[in-house]
Amino acid sequence: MFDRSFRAVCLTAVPFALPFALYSAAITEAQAHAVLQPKEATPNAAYRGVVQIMHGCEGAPTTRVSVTIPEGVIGAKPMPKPGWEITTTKGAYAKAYQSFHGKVSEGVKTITWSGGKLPDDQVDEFTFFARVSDAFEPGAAVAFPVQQDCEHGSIAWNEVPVPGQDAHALKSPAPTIRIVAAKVEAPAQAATTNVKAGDVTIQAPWLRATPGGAKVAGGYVTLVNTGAADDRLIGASIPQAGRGEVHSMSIEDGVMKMAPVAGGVAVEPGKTVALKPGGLHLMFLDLKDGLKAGETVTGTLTFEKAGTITVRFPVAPIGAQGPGGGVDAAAGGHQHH
Ligand SMILES: [Cu+2]
Repeated sequence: MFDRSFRAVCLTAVPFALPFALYSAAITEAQAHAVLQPKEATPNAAYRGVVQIMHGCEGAPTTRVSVTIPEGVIGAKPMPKPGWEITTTKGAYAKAYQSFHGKVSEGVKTITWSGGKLPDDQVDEFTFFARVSDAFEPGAAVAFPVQQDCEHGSIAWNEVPVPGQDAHALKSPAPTIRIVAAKVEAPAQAATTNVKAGDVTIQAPWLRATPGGAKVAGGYVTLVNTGAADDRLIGASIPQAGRGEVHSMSIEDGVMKMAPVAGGVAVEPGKTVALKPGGLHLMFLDLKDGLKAGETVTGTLTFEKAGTITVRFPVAPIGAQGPGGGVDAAAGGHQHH
């Protein structure tokens, strides 16, 4: 049996040098199973899944590949594949999920490629795009069962390990990916985003992630003038927004109000001006795209004298009170817009 012979190769490799053993193990897994690449995905983010068919059914060529999209993975769409016909089944999700354009409660549940002929001694890839919702916690394993049909016979790659069981012990494991947390820039990295604009140092710029469908985003930065000449922050931009403004926030008659600051914000010599949640801030309007925690956005700040300066803004989670996170649900930022 194919499976068994490769396990034997793996075992004989173990006494050799460690890198060689690891290399052999990787080959074994890739050749023995239907595989889904990449093996990691982030919650609340796009996922481009590639089902790799590594062999036929006991030597018979593969004629049909069907992948089941698990609950919590939304908006799945197959990529066309020359020589193969695509069909999908759609249905209701167990609940509504937040996507870019509001809530979605139904979508593609299975994707099937059929009509092609993949010989046993060749490999091929079947691609789909989807979105991993925020229903998964980092560390979760998410199985995408695959049904492989051949001219003779079929293989159901649908086994899921029970807790404590090694997936390698399964005869036909379902392709499985692991959910990992979005990478949020460490404070040490954020510090390196400090930039000089004439006499003004631009410190710790950051943006706040936006909920799906939001049209505005808040941005924050600290400006320190260590020189002799004053300057004014008069504008800002990010590629995702139609325009950027410098705003003030105030409470009038118990109502939170904000407005563009006429003429921008002065940064006088020896002074530090902090744009932060609840006070002066950058406001990005006409958002074309949401801002996702963990990503870094390259934008600009425009000063009256120093001109337009390129700035890298790390994006902190929704509701964050600072670049490192620190979520405070009570201070909702721009939700009154
Ligand atoms: Cu504002």
